[in-house]
Amino acid sequence: MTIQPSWVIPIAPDDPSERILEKAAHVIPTPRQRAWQELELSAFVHFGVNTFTDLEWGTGLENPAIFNPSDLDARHWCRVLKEAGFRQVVLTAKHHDGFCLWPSRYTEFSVKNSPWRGGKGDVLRELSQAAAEFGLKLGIYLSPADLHEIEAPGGRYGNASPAEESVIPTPVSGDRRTPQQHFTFTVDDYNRYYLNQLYELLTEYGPVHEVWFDGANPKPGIPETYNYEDWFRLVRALAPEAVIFNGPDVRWVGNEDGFARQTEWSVLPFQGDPQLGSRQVDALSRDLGSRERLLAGADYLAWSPAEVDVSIRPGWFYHTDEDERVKDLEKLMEIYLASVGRNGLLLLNIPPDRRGRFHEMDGQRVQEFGVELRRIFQRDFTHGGQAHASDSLPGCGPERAIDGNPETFWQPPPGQTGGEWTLDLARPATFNLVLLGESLSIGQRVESFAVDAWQDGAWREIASGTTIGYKRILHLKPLQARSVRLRILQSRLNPAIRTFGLYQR
Ligand code: FUL
Repeated sequence: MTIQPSWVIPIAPDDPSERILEKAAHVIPTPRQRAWQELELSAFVHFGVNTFTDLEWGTGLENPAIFNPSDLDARHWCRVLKEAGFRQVVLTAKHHDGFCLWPSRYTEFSVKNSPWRGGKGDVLRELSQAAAEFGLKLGIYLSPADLHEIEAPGGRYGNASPAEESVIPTPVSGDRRTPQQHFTFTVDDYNRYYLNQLYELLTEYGPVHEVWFDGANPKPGIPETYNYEDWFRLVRALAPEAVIFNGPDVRWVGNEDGFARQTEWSVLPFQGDPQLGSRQVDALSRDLGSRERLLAGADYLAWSPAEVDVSIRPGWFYHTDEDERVKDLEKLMEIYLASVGRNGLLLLNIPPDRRGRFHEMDGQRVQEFGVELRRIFQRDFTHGGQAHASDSLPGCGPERAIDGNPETFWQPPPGQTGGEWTLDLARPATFNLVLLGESLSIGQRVESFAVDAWQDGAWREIASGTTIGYKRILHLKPLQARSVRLRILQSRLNPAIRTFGLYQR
């Protein structure tokens, strides 16, 4: 029986191992997951009361009057990000303290009770407008943990309220909205609050492309159940293009230091239908998707790519005493190669200072980073080369891996899980980066590969690796060659190589 490619494929109890591997080779991203992966660079913006208290995790009992940026300029953020090659910006609309950067109708703990812009300000509004102007996608972080709702009188978090049938959006006095859609959920006070906030964020600020459900909780002892299925249903209905982080679409890579695994699979095994609820992934595990993992008794396979979040500074929020500890270009490049270069998306945090602008140091580093990426990747030494392959499917010849077209690829015929692809360069070149990518419309199949260079009359292995996925970049010592060769050593099914590039950094 042929297998339909899909982002979720169930495993039958009697599926033999080969069948499970064949299914894994047919797991492909949804269009929204694919669009997200192709962003490659997304920026995180941590901003809020913590910026003014010098804390990383607030208390929830801050006086909203402390939020008073002197010169907030979201256009400046977006200009800097755009120039550096970022394609999306994700704002902490609400961090764990609970303070809202937009004037929510459902709480007093927000910008509306701050002196900033006379209480008429809306950081998310300014950012959404600037992002649209500069052609950046918008993401929102709405912390499920909410210290204000835990600590303040009348707080709704963990207040043991009963779950009641509730209409979202719940009308409030002075509400001038005429909602296009209503939803009914059976939820307690805090989940109702959270859903109403999601509704505001996803209906009043234009298209949202990522919703970031953070997993951390400064007060994990307070019992509150998050109704993830309801939250996800609302996101799907209101923002169909948005990927859900820490939910069905995108997973946390497992560290906040900026690196993905050497072997980073986007196809993972699951217990239970991963389309529902939060996905149970052991983010800290070294191995998430090897053959062994796939064959260890899962009942679903799903596309579950890694997002690598890391801050340009030691903290997520701005602190003056970290001005000298902004990551340098070398470190940023190392992070890029270990995230985007290992089949991940890089979510790099750049926190505005108390003015509401990026500190000069951060702005300069981000700019240098963009200049360096452009310098490296504008010059591909495979250009004009002649490609050959051991064997190819009709229409998927060897030249497809260097045609610059993301839709085409070199692919050996069915049944071939290995193969050789050779490139004679137009002229000898010196390079130290080898870039590989598989086709996302076929899936992630390569399990082992090696790269050789023709030197002194013989092939010499210069690099090897396990997974490729959307992008894999291998950093080598500089070498000169006029021919290179890719050997696919092991694959789950005939692989599809979308791109092969040689660069010099
Ligand atoms: C974590 C939070 O606890 C941190 O404060 C930060 O927002 C980071 C991105 O996620 O879970």
